[in-house]
Amino acid sequence: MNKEFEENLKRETAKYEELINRKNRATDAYNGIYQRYVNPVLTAAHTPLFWRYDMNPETNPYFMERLGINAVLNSGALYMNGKYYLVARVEGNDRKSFFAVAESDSPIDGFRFRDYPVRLPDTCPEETNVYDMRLTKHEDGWIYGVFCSESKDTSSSDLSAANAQAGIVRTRDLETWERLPNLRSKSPQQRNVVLHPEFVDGKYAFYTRPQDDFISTGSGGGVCIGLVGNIEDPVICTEEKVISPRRYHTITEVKNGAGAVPIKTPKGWIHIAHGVRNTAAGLRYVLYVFVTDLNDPSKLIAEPSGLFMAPHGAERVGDVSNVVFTNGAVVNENNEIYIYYASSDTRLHVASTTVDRLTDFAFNTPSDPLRSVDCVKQRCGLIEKNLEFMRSGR
Ligand code: BGC
Ligand code: BMA
Repeated sequence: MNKEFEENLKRETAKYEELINRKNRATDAYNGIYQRYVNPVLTAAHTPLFWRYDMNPETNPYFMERLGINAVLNSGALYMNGKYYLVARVEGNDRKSFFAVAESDSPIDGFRFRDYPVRLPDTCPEETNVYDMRLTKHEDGWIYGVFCSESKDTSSSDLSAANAQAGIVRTRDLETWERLPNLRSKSPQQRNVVLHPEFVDGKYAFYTRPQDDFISTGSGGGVCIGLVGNIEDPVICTEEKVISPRRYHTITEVKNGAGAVPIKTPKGWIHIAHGVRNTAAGLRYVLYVFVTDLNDPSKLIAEPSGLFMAPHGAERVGDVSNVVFTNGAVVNENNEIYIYYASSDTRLHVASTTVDRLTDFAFNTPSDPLRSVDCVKQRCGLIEKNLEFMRSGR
């Protein structure tokens, strides 16, 4: 009997159970729009010990991690039959990501990974890395997962040159996954592709983000929508129409991309997307909101100004600092919304709001006037109204 092994195993198991059973609570940060929570919902430490350690004292006398996990981040999300499901991006110490299902009865804590990660059908020999799955419960009855499939760009002499495509899988139970061909579009590369949950003109509708190369969107004008006739041969057969454009000197200047599957509300499809700008400290990722028409999801009907969420406090630091990113949000039967967002490519958090609040935010936040002088006018308008109202003593 190896005493050291036993002690380490016992202590780490207790720490793990304590972590999983830890209750979450709202922070005291207030903006009236959404609520942040004190604890992340998933971190590297939430992955089962038996994913990381060899549990046999004979082959692992020091109780040493054999296959460490570096981070748990960007997660697709689904609320189904009273349970909250996350399909997280899990990144090993080897920098390769994979997907794993974690589930809980609560939207804010108690997420536990299933015994095995998702074993994705291996259909692309050149595929090196996969990440950022969006889960769409489609009206055709399937649950689709659309993710980024990354391969080495062998046409370039740059060792880090890569090629990003949208991979597609479907499942009924988040257990068995059928892989479909990658999405094809006119754009040489695609990342941040999201499947719309309903048919549009009898076709599958994809939010895309055309890009000229791996990092830079180049001529790509922003988040687009394009239609696919046959999901088993997914080719975008319409023009990819820009629905949320990138703009100079805004939070979307360098790039933007669809995030969570849009939320259907009585007033429109609410999108929580990401916007990226460049800074001396590198790219800064924030979340923003826009709304499209219920009957015509290609029509932008509201675009509240600026960012919806930016990295705060400890969220600002991680493997890729200064990033918040979402690829999953759910609505439950009480019209509560839970937004799963990762900070700095390291851990996954939750923020909560409601359909009513998010709708109020989306439609009653003025849009960006795009110039400082006009932003001052916009703010003075609010101040003037407030001072008048406050002086009137009502
Ligand atoms: C990383 C992603 C990142 C992308 C673009 C990939 O290699 O895995 O996290 O979004 O590069 O920077
Ligand atoms: C991207 C995404 C994410 C990541 C972000 C910041 O382009 O696809 O995987 O969170 O960069 O590194």
